[in-house]
Amino acid sequence: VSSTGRAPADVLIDGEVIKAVLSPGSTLFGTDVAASVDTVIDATGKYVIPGGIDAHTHMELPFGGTAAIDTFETGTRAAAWGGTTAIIDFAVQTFGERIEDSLAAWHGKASGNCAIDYGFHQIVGDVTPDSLKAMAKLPDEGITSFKMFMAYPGVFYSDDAQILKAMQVSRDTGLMTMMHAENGPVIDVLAEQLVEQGKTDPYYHGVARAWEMEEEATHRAIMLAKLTGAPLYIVHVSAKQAVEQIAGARDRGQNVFAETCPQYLYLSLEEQLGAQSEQYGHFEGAKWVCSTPLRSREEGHQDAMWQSLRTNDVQMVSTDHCPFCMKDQKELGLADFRKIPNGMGTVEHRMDLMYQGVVTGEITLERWVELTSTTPARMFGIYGRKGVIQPGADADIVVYDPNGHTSIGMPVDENGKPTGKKHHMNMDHAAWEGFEIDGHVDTVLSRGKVIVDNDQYLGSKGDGRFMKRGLTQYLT
Ligand code: DUC
Ligand code: ZN
Ligand code: ZN
Repeated sequence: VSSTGRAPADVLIDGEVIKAVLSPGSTLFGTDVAASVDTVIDATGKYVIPGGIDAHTHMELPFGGTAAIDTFETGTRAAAWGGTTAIIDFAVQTFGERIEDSLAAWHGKASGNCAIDYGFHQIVGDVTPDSLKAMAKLPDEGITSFKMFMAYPGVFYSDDAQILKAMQVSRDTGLMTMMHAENGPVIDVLAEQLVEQGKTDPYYHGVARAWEMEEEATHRAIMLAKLTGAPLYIVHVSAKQAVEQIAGARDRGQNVFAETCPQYLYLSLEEQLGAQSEQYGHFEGAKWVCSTPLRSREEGHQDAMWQSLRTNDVQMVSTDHCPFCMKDQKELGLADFRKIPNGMGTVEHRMDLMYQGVVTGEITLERWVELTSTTPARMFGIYGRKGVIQPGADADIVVYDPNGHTSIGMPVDENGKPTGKKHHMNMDHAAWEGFEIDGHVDTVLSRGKVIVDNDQYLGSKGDGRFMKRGLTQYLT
């Protein structure tokens, strides 16, 4: 299955790369192909797709006095289990830090630890003349995109003047500007006022982060990009009004792109309000505290997000994988939702969750491949090597069984004891507990090596290499 069609085929792999895509029963130099190779993986009745590419993950991200609980080792292994064969994570420049040093630090965390290939975007957290110069040199390092935050004042936040300067570098270099588009200063005031009224439950995280402030920031980012001529990619879009802003800009011919995440397609603010457990009571909703937040189903955001994937107003799906345990991490916000570290762990489930959208008829099989692999590759400059099954491409391949089944979660026995992990991420809970998928990741190849086969992990730490990326292929 590719982003443009499906056909029965044999895929011939030599070492790390795809050699040929052949009609079934083809001969090679007069011999039957199947008879002349070392190994045959029988994918009869299953889909053979290019491995998933998750272009938005945060392994080991420092946040709110703690750090995302997946390391590059555990997070990329979990990704592999779920049929994702490449991630693009974020190197984080904090205030006062040099970009070069932050990038070196992130190479240090990832190098030799990853199960699958990985790249980096650069988070720019301190716009100085030195930073702007360093940004312009990032393409030489294989880093062709940077992210800024209109949210989180005092942490990752950049103001409009700083964003403008960075976007000018983006225009001049072709670096993609990625934007966390929420009006942080306003959100922080709303959050403070809610807490003063005693509204401290996780649910109020979503109340404070009103969709109006996502729409507003999305609009502002689009206008700044228009003014400067920078290409713009809005991360984790969750509000239907933000989609309208993006669609409008695209209709006017602007280079504006967007991703959404499975949580904004499947989960809602109402479900977060209703979340409850014996151990945590209403604080159970903390497992779904992420930013942008879950949106109201009554207001129609989830339907609008699925729709945006069909219309191509939103072009791809990433996870914003940023996992925290309930114990000792999410718990930091027991008395005040503002102290709950923001993020959910999804890197293992993205391919399955999006495949379920094929089963329910929200998207086509080809669109599934496009949203999760082909477009991420083109958007972030790795297409040809990744995101496609064709001669010369890396043999990053997933065999997906549409007749298989995947139960997501961490089920407990009749005594309430966990029966064993059902996922491979490091969190102590399953944010996707209870999701049932009518499909299953059977076999995963990373550059020709079988790393997952029939619920067995065969890879090893260090299989994954750093990917130097080219510029986005979406510029006009
Ligand atoms: N949103 C999250 O949910 N986590 C990390 C940072 C972000 O923007
Ligand atoms: Zn973000
Ligand atoms: Zn993020």
